[in-house]
Amino acid sequence: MNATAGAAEINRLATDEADFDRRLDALLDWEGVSNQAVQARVNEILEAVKIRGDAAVIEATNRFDRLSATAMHELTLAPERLEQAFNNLPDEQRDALAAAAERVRRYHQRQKPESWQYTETDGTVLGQQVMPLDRAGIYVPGGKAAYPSSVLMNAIPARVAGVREIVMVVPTPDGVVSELVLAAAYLAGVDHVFTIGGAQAVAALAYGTETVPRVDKIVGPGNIYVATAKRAVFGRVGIDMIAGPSEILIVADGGTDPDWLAMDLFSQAEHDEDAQAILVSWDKAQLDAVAASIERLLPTLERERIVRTSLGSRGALIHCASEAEAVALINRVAPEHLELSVADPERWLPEVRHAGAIFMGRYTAEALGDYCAGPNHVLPTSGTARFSSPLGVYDFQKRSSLIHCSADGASALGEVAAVLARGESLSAHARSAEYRQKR
Ligand code: HSO
Ligand code: ZN
Repeated sequence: MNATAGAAEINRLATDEADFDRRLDALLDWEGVSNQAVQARVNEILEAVKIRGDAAVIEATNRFDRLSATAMHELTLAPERLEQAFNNLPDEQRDALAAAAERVRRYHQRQKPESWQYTETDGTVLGQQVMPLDRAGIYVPGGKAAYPSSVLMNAIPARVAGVREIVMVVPTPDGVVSELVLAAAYLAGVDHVFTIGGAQAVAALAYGTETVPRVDKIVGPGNIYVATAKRAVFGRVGIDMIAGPSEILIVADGGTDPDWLAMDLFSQAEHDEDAQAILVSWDKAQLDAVAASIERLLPTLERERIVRTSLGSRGALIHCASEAEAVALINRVAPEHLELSVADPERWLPEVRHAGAIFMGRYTAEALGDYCAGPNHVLPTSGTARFSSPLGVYDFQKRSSLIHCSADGASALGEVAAVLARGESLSAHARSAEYRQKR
C-alpha cells in the first residue's frame, strides 16, 4: 500500500503485508508510563495530605496551580455558585446541557440492578441486596481536558445509583474556572465542589481532611500524577479504572461518505497527540477516498497540529481481505469505541466480543455518543474492553449476600458444614454448626 499523492498524514497497513502483525502491535502498544520519579513525588504528596490535611492540600494547590489560597474555603465552591454558573450560561448551551443530562439519566436508569431473594427447598431464604456507596469522589481534569460532558457521565450514574453524597474536585490553574463544568455539576446534582487537583486532590478524597469529606470511591480521568495517585490509594478507596488515551476503530464497507469517516477519525484524534484513530476496510477504493478526504480536510481543523501528530504516529488505514478479517481485527484491538459503518450492523453484533461502545450504522457518529445519545462515554481503553465495561450505575453500588436459615435448613446445612469444618481442623466451626442441628 502506498500513501496517496505523497502525503503521509496517516499510516497505511494491509493485513497481507509481511510484517503486518509487528506493525499493528507497534501502533497499538501503549504503556501507561509512570516512572519512579513520578511515584516518589506522588507518594510524598499523599503522605503530606494524610498527615497534615487541609494545610498540605492548600500548599500543593498553591504551588502547582499558581494560586495563593490561605484557607480551604477559598478552594471551595458553594452550591449557589454552581447554580449561578448554570443560570448564566447562554440559552443554547444551557438547553444542550440539560438535553444531554436528561438522555444520559434515562439510559442509566435502565441499568439499576434489582435486589433479589429466593427460598430453598429447606425453607432457607437466600438473596442479594444492592446498596449504593455512601460517598463518591469525581475527579475532573482542568486545562485542555476539562469536559463538562464528563462531569455528566461520571455524576449522573452515581446519582441514579443512589449515592448519598457526590464530591467533585477540579483544579483551576491560575484561577481559571470552567463555567460549563460548574453548570454540569449543578445539573448532575454534585453536592460539594473543591477547586483542587492532582495527587493532592486524590489524597484529600481518599483520606479526608478537615474540609474535604473522605469518599468510598474515586472516579474520573486525570494526568499521570492523578493516575499514579489513584493506583496508590486503591484498596483504601475504590477506583474506576486507569484510563489511557482515547481510541476509535471504524469498520467501513465502502458505502459511507469518505468525508464523514475522515471527520470521525479526526474527532478522536483531536483529543490528544496520543489518541488513536484506525479505519479498517476490505474496500481499497474506500480507503483511498478517505485518505484523500483526510488530506483535504486536515487544514480546516482548529486542532490540526494535534490531529496530525495523532494520525501520523498512532493512526492507520488498514486494508483487510474480508469481513472475517475485519472482525478478527476488532477483537484483537478491543477498541474503546467501535463504529460499524456498514449496511447491516446488527448482523455484526454477535461477532463483536470486545469493544467498549459499539456505534451502529453510517449515521451513528461517535461524537453523538460522546455528548448526548445516552450511554456513558467513560469507557475501557487500551484493550481493557477484553475484561471491563463502560462506567455505569453498577460502579456506584455494591452487593451484600443474604442468608436466612430456617430450622430445617440449619439442620441440613449443619451436617455438611461440620464435616467440611473438621476436614479443615476448625472444630469451633463444626460445633457452631452442630449446635443448630436437630437431634
Ligand atoms: N471521546 C471521549 C469523550 C469526550 N469526547 C468528551 C468529547 N468530550 C472519550 O470517550
Ligand atoms: Zn470525544
